[in-house]
Amino acid sequence: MTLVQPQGDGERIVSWHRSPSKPDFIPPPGAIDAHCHVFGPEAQFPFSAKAKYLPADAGPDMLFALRDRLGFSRNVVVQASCHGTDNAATLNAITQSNGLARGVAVVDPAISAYDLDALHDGGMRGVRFNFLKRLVDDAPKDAFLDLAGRLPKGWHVVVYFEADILDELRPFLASIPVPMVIDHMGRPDVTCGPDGPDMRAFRTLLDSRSDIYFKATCPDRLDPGGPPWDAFANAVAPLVADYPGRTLWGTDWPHPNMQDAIPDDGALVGMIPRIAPDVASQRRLLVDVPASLYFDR
Ligand code: 0GY
Repeated sequence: MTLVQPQGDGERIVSWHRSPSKPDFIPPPGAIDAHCHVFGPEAQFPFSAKAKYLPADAGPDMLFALRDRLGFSRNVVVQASCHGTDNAATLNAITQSNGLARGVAVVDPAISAYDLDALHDGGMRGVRFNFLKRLVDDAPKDAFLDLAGRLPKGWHVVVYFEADILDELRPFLASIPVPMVIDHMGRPDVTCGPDGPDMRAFRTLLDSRSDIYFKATCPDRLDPGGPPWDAFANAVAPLVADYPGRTLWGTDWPHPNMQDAIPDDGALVGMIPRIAPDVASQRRLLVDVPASLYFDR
């Protein structure tokens, strides 16, 4: 079964698997893919002039077909950097989902209270602060902190950074006055195992506050060994076990920027029991935690 319909535009990156396998693992009812994106459709929702990559269309229909194929029920759509601070494509996906999606916005930190409320009404429940220089031109900490202090009630901040800047970011992260979700665990080097320096540094962050959550995501980005991503499973399973109720999971579809070793989304889902081995932890990871952050408020 082919779920994707690349637009055939040679200048646009197709970063997703063309025929993902049907996973053996069956997610629990209500399961939420808590980290995915949409691209366009470009004709309706053009990319930002500042986009660092230009993808082919990967719109809501494709996302929801994948959701159904993987056995998931709901999505959290994170505004991708290629759309800049215009959240129209993400809001469109939320609308098209008929209540089965929520979103995380990327905004100009000077956004008004009125516009934040409009994003809330459109299904957004958080803002993303992206510190990856290859994706964004600037990440203004002071302006981010100001924004974090005036978010709509119940919102949180999603932070994306790489392990080498975690120490530098600690004072900033400590000052954020709302809960936080860390994308891809701050991209640790998983090849050093569960007690490697990056994982230890990340644990220190988690120990510093009880309202920091993390996404146990992206074995394809973090594990250079490739499928079946043994280094990822080995490093991440103890983290999920040691911080119960603080982990989310997502596909990262359509895998922005990935051009080599594009992951099979069915294989990604098949990994879930390796990081959450029992039914109770799977339910926490896939339903309870993401529902509490995105659907119950
Ligand atoms: C991810 C990772 C990446 C890209 C983006 O917004 C984005 O463009 O998030 C990346 O290139 O590492 O989380 O999807």
